[in-house]
Amino acid sequence: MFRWIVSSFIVLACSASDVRASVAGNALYFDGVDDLVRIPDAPHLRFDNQQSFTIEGWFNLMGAINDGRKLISKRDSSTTVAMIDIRIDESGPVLAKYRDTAGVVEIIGGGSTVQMDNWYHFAVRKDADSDTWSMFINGDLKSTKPTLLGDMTPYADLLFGETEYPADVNFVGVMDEVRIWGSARTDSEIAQHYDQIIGDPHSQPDLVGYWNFDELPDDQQVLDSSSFEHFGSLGNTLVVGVDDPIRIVSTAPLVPEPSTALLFGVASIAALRRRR
Ligand SMILES: [Ca+2]
Ligand SMILES: [Ca+2]
Ligand SMILES: [Ca+2]
Repeated sequence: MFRWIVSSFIVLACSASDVRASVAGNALYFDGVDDLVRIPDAPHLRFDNQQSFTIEGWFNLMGAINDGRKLISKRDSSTTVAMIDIRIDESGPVLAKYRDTAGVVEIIGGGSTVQMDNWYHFAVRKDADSDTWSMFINGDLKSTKPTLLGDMTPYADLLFGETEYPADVNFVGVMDEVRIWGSARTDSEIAQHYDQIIGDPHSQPDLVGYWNFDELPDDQQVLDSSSFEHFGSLGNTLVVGVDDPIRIVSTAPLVPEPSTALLFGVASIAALRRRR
């Protein structure tokens, strides 16, 4: 009896770690020098001032903080164009910076200093109804402020890991599970779902981009699992290059959605039994 209890416990413990690994899939490691993901510009990836949106993702910083480790950006090499730029600032926290076509800049910060070798989730929300920006870290609202921005429609490509602005410092570390919503996700939606993968992305009409980096390690394409299919490339092109991030097994602390967790658990236990 005792042996049965112990072996059952081991099976359950193993299945929990298997579930986590299988849920998070792969992630991308960026070298901090020149690695990036490029997603071509598209109408649903423009964020004008009439539009609500939420941008979220997971990262694990693996280098020292200095001037702005770039996480996600949409800007060109000019200092005057409209842009969105989400970064780890040299002062420590995650920041989001926005600039409208008139050159007005707004910055919103994410609270405490980012520590190396830790996974963080960020969510940046623009609510066009209340004209507010908000920043969430690990599902918690860290700051919210009114926005006075005018027209702001960045037409540049969407980049992960770097920006088009030469002076910017690239991201060094691992990124996973980047999502863009064409709506202002509520506080409770962000808090409830920040660490859950989306089991059925096509059932989410507001999900306009969903990059989980779960392709095969050598695949140059970066697939978008949303209905909008904003496919991108490792590096600037689909050719193998020094600017390609590397796909690795993700350790992001992601879990299944509650409705699918049981299925994942049953499938993992069944797989373990087959292996024994
Ligand atoms: Ca992943
Ligand atoms: Ca490439
Ligand atoms: Ca490189």
